[in-house]
Amino acid sequence: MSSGKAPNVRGVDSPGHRTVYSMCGMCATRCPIEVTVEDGRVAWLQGNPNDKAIGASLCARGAAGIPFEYDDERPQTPLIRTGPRGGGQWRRASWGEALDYVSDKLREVIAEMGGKGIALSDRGGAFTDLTKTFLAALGSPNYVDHDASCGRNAHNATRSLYGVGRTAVTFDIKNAKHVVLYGRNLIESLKVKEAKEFMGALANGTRCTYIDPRASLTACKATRYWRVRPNSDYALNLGIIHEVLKQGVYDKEFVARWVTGMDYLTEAVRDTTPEWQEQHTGIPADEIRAFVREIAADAPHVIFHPGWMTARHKQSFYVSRTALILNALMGSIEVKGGCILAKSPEDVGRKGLKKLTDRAPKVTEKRADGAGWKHPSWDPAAGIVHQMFAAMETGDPYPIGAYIAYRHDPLTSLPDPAALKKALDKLKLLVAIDVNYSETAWYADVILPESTYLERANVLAQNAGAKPNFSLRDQAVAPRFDSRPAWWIFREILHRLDAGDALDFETIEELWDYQLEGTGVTVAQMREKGIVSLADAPFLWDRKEGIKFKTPSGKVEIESEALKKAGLPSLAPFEPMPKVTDDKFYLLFGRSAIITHGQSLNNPVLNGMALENPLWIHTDRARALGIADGEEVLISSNGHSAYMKAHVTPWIHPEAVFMLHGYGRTVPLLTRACGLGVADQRLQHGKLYEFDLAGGGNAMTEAVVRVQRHQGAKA
Ligand SMILES: Nc1nc2c(c(=O)[nH]1)N[C@H]1C(S)=C(S)[C@@H](COP(=O)(O)OP(=O)(O)OC[C@H]3O[C@@H](n4cnc5c(=O)[nH]c(N)nc54)[C@H](O)[C@@H]3O)O[C@H]1N2
Ligand SMILES: Nc1nc2c(c(=O)[nH]1)N[C@H]1C(S)=C(S)[C@@H](COP(=O)(O)OP(=O)(O)OC[C@H]3O[C@@H](n4cnc5c(=O)[nH]c(N)nc54)[C@H](O)[C@@H]3O)O[C@H]1N2
Ligand code: SF4
Ligand SMILES: [Mo]
Repeated sequence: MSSGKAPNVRGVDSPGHRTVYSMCGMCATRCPIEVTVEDGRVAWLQGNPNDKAIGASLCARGAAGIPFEYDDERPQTPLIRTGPRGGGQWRRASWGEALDYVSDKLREVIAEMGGKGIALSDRGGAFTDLTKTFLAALGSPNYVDHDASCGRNAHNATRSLYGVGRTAVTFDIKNAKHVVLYGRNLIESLKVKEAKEFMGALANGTRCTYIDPRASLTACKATRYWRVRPNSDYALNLGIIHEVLKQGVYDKEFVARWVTGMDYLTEAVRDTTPEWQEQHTGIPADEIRAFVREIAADAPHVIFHPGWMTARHKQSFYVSRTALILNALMGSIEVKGGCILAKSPEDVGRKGLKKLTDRAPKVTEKRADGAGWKHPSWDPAAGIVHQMFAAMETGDPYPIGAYIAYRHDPLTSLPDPAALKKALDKLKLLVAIDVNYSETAWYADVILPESTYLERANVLAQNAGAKPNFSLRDQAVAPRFDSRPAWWIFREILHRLDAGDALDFETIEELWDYQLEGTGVTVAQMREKGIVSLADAPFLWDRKEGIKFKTPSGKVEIESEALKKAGLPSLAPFEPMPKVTDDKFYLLFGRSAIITHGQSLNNPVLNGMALENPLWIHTDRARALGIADGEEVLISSNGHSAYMKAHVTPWIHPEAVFMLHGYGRTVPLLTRACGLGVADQRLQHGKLYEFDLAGGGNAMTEAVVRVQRHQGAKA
């Protein structure tokens, strides 16, 4: 994809022509990219070939970074609201004026509630050192990331078993013999590197068992597809573990050395036979037996992916937990073709980036969302965002008066935006820092436009992994509008509040120099390739003695001390969800390969490729309701309703309907996206504060909707 003018020879700088190594920003995967700049314009985007696994590849969304950059339908200056919240009346403001406005309100909140009355949420991941430092300088513990509606159950399950977070477990798909995926739709809900490795592995004979109530494109590529009943994967795993123990095909040496709680596990799966699971999941008992024989032959090169978005219901923590237990039983940890624990720079004998948070005072206040104290099994490092909103609404355990949504759109990404607005309405100040008009920005008091990922630099990122690295997002072109990078915005607010010098850097290079101090890596080296790898080859610990599980026992804890302390079972009894009949269905959702959540539908190119989101419905159920393929149906949930086109198919479980996420935008300034399709989050009525107690994630796939034939449809 190009802006029209053919790029010069890549990798060679000449007058008017530059190559910049950076990171894609079209989704949060942050693939390494090479940007070709000609006469100050982005002429070409491709993967950064210095990262061999990515090569020049980008996905469609990554390639659509150029039309995103040159689209005018985004906030162009700071905006201050002049009418009621959400009313769409704004006045343009200078940065000085907007930052004074924000700082004055924050000062009022601090005077009344203390620093802890300020909350901030962001995307999490590689750049949070900045946002955590900003909040710490203000005396607030209330940093939260987006993950309660993403992978939080898998994250907290991983912590309880391996003592590390979910991103600290990497999957060597390339060398695996068998990959087991629970709704992990690897080739549509994609990360470029992983999707490439997966497709390559399949071509080389890797087997894939894909489990999903509907057949996604990944199901089409898999060796085996199991159409599981919605929200029942935990029963499936208990059945598989029962059979693994019965056939005695687990890795006895690995388990004896590295696993605790086998007696507890044996007891938990005593009666969960393949026949028992069949009545809950619909997957035939004999297939479970055959599957277990197969993975036993493929072990230890077998990966049970603990899921990401898996199925978010009140027991999905245990779906991830049992998948991770299966990895331990297969002995597939710290082995080629298995699960490799991420190494920090220190693990490979290098020094990590110096933290910005070390420059701010330590905050000792308890978190408003209860993570780490009221809910000891939740990681306090990133909290649980819906419980932050609960605190906002109720004032319990203390009031929250100001909230900054930075690179996060909770009115799209959390269920039931009408319920969420009730919490936001309690705020004295709501700020959105975004590159688009998000639903949340439209409801905010102030919109601060961040410069796009091609127009700005970020703090350096440190990525743990089999080969840890430092990576760079560098500025490729000048901002087209009156926008600023986040590090500058947060610095300026701290200045105005006299809140210390934690972010006092004149330039981003000065900030990077601080981060790189003592690492032996320079800014020039970062710029040369965009990524500096800290190990020559994937680093594996010695499986006999060296694996560093960060649990209290140093082993995989099937019976977890931390969960016991939290008063939670390590493996709860399976609780089946009620059967839905007549016109009721569980509402499932997911993504297409060309759309990122709510942020890409207005992209001039992606919008042209996107179809309206249809509603998948099973052939038999559709027939019983008199619904034909392509016909309009009325979908409703407690008063909220919408019309959608039916996609009638046998490739979905009869109790479920499925739709794509990210549609149903309401901001009128997004002329291409506004009004296109239907928003799943608005149909997840009453689910904002329903969550998995152990993991903290929103129980979104428990939402039940009614589907009826549109009265106007032809008989
Ligand atoms: N109903 C339902 N809810 C869901 C999901 C679903 O499928 N259905 N998916 C869930 C999942 S997996 C996730 S991860 C979350 C995602 O939820 P979010 O993290 O909120 O979603 P994104 O669209 O990735 O990004 C949020 C905002 O960041 C802005 N943004 C993008 N780039 C930049 C940038 O460079 N700077 C700044 N300042 N802002 C930027 C975007 O414009 C967007 O408004 O949603 C979850 N919620
Ligand atoms: N193109 C694109 N790629 C992306 C993103 C994007 O927005 N667009 N977002 C990225 C992000 S933030 C994330 S978290 C990942 C998400 O990656 P995935 O977790 O693979 O996410 P989804 O597309 O939400 O797919 C969820 C699948 O789970 C299935 N499902 C629903 N209920 C159940 C159940 O009970 N059991 C099982 N086994 N399956 C069930 C749904 O039918 C659906 O096919 O994708 C990442 N990649
Ligand atoms: S997966 Fe696609 S959109 Fe996401 S960072 Fe990579 S290239 Fe960009
Ligand atoms: Mo996500």
